[in-house]
Amino acid sequence: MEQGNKASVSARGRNVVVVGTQWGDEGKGKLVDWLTESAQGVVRFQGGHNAGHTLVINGVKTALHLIPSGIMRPGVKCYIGNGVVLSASKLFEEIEGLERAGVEVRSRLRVSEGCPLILPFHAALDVAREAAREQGGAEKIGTTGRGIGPAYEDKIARRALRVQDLRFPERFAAKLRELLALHNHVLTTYLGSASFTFGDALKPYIVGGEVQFEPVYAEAMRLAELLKPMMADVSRELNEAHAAGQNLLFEGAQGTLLDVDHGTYPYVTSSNCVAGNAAAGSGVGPGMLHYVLGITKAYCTRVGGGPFPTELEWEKPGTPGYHMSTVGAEKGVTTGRSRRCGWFDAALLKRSAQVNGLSGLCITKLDVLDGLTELKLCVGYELDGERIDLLPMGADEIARCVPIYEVLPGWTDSTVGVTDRALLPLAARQYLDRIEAVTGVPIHVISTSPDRDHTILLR
Ligand code: 2SA
Ligand code: MG
Repeated sequence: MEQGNKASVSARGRNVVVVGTQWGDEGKGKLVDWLTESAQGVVRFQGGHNAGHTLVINGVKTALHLIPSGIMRPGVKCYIGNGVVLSASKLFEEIEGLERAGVEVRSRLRVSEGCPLILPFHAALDVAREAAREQGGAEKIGTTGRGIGPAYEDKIARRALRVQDLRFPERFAAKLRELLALHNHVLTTYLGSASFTFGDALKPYIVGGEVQFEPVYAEAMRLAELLKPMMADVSRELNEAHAAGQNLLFEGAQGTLLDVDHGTYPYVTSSNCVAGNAAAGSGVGPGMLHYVLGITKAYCTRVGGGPFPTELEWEKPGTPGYHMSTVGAEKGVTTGRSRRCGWFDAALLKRSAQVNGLSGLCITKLDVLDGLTELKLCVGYELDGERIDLLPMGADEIARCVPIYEVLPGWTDSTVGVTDRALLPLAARQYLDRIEAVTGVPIHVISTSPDRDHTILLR
């Protein structure tokens, strides 16, 4: 692509992948919405309703979990690809919420027949496993409790119920009975000794610690009728849209360091969040992905457990971490949990650039750093007495990394809403230049507030 220009993003047949380069919550939703001005279709390809994408349009805030952020632009088609694990009940909750706000959804949303379903017992297993981990003395993964991991386990084990099974009640019932036999066994024996409580949403499905067939089946069949008009061969539709010259946008959820292969394993989500999965998770060839935009927060956050080399103390007033947490309003959009905060990690970003093949960066939340007198930038680590400049693989190694920092001056002027790089304070420009130099990836976009219009396009 001619380097990150929105006009070239919009050139016919130029498809863009948007991924998070850190631990999620980099601001992907805002950027996908912004880029959608020049796209006709937006595609989710992994994750599920664990995602939380916040959009602010004309001052009105909307949180999306499962539906692609392109839904906020009239006329744009939205696709949920086969790589997404789908909770039909959460999907319809979200559709109804959008409809109440006057957004037309059903005629614009296509859901792959190949999506594995998230059913009530997946959330039950998720909650029970986390409790068992903790009670067994291990650190919790800190999952969102939405059943994401157990649903992907069923997919990989080749026993998942998929969207297409909803068309065939008898087939659905038979597979459901098999699944329940297995999962109830796990819940009552292997996990039976852990003490935990199921959330209110799960209670109608559970009697004596076991998930019941009838309510799960009845609810699935009710939702099947609602879903049928949206069920689609998404792979075919995307290929046809591309052949017709449409621009497609692939919207990643979570972030690279939460990727099941490349992240801080085992403190990861259960899908591939990297750009390459945009192809497998939606049914297009990698040749159809032309440009990869890496969304990168101007500092780092992480929600859930696991190592975080540049983590700061973020609960103590007066500290830079507290500043990031409060000014940045760092709370999970799905669970409301506080996000941990820390300095920008360029060595982590280098890893992210490699595993995604980033074409350019979009720096978000630069304005949150306004008012900090001094900034630190992690350029490498000391690991077991050696200096390295790239984030190592896996949680244990990463946990032993001691960051090496460069110190840069901060700025006091406000950058909120600035729409021209030249009008940013000198220190802010120097900070961005340094990020480019250390990561080796050009910055193509800068976001200076959650608002759609507060976005600087470079080059
Ligand atoms: P899971 O539920 O199995 O995917 O959790 C595994 C890890 O993945 C993390 N994870 C996330 N991290 C950041 N943002 C996410 N979405 C929500 C948001 C999260 C929220 O936008 O704020 O509201 O808490 C997301 N989804 C999953 C999770 O924290 C675990 O570390
Ligand atoms: Mg989020």
